[in-house]
Amino acid sequence: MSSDTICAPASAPVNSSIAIIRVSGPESYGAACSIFSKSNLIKNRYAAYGSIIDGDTIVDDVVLVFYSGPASFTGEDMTEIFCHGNPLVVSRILRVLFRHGVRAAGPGEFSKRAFLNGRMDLTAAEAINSLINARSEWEISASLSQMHGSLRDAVAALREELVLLKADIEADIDFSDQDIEFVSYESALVRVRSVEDSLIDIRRRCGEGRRASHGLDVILAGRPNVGKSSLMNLILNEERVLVSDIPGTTRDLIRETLQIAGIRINLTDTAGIGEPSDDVERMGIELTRKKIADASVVLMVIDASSGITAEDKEIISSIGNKKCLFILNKIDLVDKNFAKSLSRETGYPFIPISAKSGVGFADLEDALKGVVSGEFSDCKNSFLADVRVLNILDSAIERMNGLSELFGRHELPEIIAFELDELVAILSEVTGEITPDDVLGSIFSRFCIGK
Ligand SMILES: Nc1nc2c(ncn2[C@@H]2O[C@H](COP(=O)(O)OP(=O)(O)OP(=O)(O)O)[C@@H](O)[C@H]2O)c(=O)[nH]1
Ligand SMILES: [Mg+2]
Repeated sequence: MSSDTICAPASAPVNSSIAIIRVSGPESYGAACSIFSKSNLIKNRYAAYGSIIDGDTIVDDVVLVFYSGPASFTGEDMTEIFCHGNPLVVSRILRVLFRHGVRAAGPGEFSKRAFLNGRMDLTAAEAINSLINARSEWEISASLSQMHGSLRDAVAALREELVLLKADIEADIDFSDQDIEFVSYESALVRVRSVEDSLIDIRRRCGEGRRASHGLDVILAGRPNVGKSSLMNLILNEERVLVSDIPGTTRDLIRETLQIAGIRINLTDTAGIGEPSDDVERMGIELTRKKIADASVVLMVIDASSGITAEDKEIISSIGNKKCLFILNKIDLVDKNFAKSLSRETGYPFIPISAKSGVGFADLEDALKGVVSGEFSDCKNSFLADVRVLNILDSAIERMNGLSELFGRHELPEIIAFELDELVAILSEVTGEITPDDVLGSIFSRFCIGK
């Protein structure tokens, strides 16, 4: 339990209807009583309406809730003050709290206290941070299931199995002078292999989760003036990028994020690939080519009014085997059967569209949804995991490998028991049961102030 009391705004520093200030620590109740006009109304989990006062001055009218520890977010006594949502008002209240012995909280300090007081494990703490920063529906659902223990339970079950196995092996050691066998090497090896398989599966699901959090890198490519930027604006549903009939309008990469089928899409508009008219355009084109190579999906845009040109073909061949959607833009300028006949002629399954009028957009959206579902078919079963967790899992898998070998060559049970102990310790790091201070510091410093 901490000896000092901390406070911070839990809401963003913007003008809004309500802002929230959080206080946690032993002085939460005392400080609240000193600064609140209706201190007699302050009761556990009761919303009290009154004013924050500073001497004779009314600072703001607020609702104040006191939570008696350990039944609070941090596990300590806490107070939450709901004041008017003006950052100046929030600062005034914080200053009054500072004068009553409460200090400003650092980033993630509330969550760190919650973790240290056993209110949640590290996977849940990290999931809260992911929930706050989530940029897609998938990330929100994954954060919520992780807050409720999905990764913790999966890892804990394996840890438990290793603890049981170690107990059986130690029983064998204890009774080695008698002729009782608690666990045969063969059956122990089967159990070890099954834990190893499950660990590999968890690692795979964490990798899948990381990929889904990053989202899909989609890039618009094509010759100058084919309507890439117009399409970008249509997809984003806003006038984000400059559009003009002058070829070479876009010179830099322009990246925006959106959601398709619940997954984050990182969409990049690029400079048209063609004969550059100056050095800046040349640089833009070079950058575009590099970016196409890095992207997962290319939206190859072709201008229907000029059909497929030699330059279009060169760009298509430079895309290689990458996932590509062929978009035939400006169909408002051509015959309605043109897309079909061009698809037949070239073998490219064109999606006809008019970025100008929006015709055909629904088909493009469906095609993108199809790509997303294909790329992230297993994301429902995945976990949110940062590099810390991935590293722990990798080293556990490596160690499990070594353990199987020990069984294979009938190593002494004492050595196997020691190895199992090490593995249990490694897996405990995922939930934070055994985690050095500096690691905790680096995890919670990534949180925002007030969380
Ligand atoms: N008729 C018609 N014109 C379009 C359509 N889409 C884009 N345009 C026009 O085509 C011109 C070029 O559009 P942009 O979106 O700037 O093309 P771009 O591919 O981004 O061009 P660069 O940035 O120069 O590579 C503009 O005048 C647009 O209004 C369309 O579907 N139909
Ligand atoms: Mg452009």
